[in-house]
Amino acid sequence: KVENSPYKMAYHIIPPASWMNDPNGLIYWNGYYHVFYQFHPFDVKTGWMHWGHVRSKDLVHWERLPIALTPSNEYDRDGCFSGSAVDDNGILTLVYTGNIFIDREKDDVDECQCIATSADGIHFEKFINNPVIEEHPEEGSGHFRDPKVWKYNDEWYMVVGTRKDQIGKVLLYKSKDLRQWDYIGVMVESDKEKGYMWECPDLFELNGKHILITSPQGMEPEGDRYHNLYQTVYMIGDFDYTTGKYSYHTFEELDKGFDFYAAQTFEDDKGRRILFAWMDIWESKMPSQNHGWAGSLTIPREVSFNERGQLVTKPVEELQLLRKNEYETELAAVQGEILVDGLEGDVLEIIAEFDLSNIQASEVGLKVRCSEDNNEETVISYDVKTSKIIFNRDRSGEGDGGVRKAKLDLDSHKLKFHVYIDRSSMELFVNEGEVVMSGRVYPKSTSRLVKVFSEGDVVSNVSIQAWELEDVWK
Ligand code: DQQ
Repeated sequence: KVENSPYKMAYHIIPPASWMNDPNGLIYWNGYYHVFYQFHPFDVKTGWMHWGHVRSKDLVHWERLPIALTPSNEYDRDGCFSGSAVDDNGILTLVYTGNIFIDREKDDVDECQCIATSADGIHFEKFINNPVIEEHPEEGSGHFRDPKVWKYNDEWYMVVGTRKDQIGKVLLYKSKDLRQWDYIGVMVESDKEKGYMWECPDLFELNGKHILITSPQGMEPEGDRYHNLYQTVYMIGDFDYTTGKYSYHTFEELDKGFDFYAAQTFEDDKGRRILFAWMDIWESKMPSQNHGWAGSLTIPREVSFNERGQLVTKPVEELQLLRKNEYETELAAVQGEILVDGLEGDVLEIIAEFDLSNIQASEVGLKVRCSEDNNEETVISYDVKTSKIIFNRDRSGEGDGGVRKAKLDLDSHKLKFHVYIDRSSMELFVNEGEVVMSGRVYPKSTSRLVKVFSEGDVVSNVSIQAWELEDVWK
């Protein structure tokens, strides 16, 4: 039972039981935020994918709704794969991939694009003439999935991920009614280094720029980057509606931690661009499977540009609604390791600020989920000499270990760690989302202590603010 699992999360979207992966169909519709997700009701591993469904009025308190899509037709018999949602004149319309496994072992699939509609936002009916795009074009292959649809100048546009000859591609389609689609062409494709398949593409405009998010498979590690099995990246560039081509000048990982994949965004009624991702990765160890469930989404994050023109992702402000039992302390001087007295927990939000002027320290940071016997700890720190943020989960319990590093260019002497801890996860936002690292961690539920440390020299005036967060699934 998920309820009895020490890894059960308090404020993340998790499945009611069994397996979940990608966020799907993100939309603000008729007064509710709707989040669908890849859901296999009958197993703790991936398999016969359905669309699970939750909704919320405030992005943090979620209500579970019945399964929205079940593989029930020939064209989607082996899975209703990832996709998106739009409001079509008041009708909530899901656009998803129908999956057929031709040969599972050989990863041979036949995929098509389908739609389903709902007037009440709860019960969905598949379109009688599905699939709406039956065949992949010449430039693609049977790996043809994850439609993301948006409206521009009264016409619908769709991007779909595909692969051919070891090249990941994003295909572009256009439609007047969501049912009849014209193929425009390859919008953008990878070069050899950027992956053989691009999953879950998402194109949107932000501050006059076009951002393309996609989840490439098959990228090799390069310095500190691309160390996960698969990555999720963003590109900043321009999309030309007349030629249907996308060009970019920036290509970066969206989250530099361990478990972050298949991110998707949507724009809400306040004009914010909000993102969720699956906070796991294929083939990582998922100890909660022993308790009958696996997978979670990240907390909702707002995507924006900061004053320095960097694309940043920050926790949405509604997360503050979950705060209770505030804790605050100022530490005049920290050298070595100090226990943050009176602060402990496995469901916490922590904001720690370090003043790095005049310090000779080599590394400063926090240790969270520490056990009394010192056997467990999750370390997040800043390496002053190399200017790198480090997330070390080698001693984080029974999940996978590992270390991730990412460059942080400080524009002042201020270092701010904004940390979300939720029983089996840790999400770190550094300096208002300039560097973000997420990872699943599986320490014992008794590992609850928080420490602050400075190696090499004193760091003065460390301020810590923290809250216990509400369990929204109770
Ligand atoms: N997961 C879905 C696919 C998508 C992949 C299937 C990404 O649609 O490409 O569960 O994790």
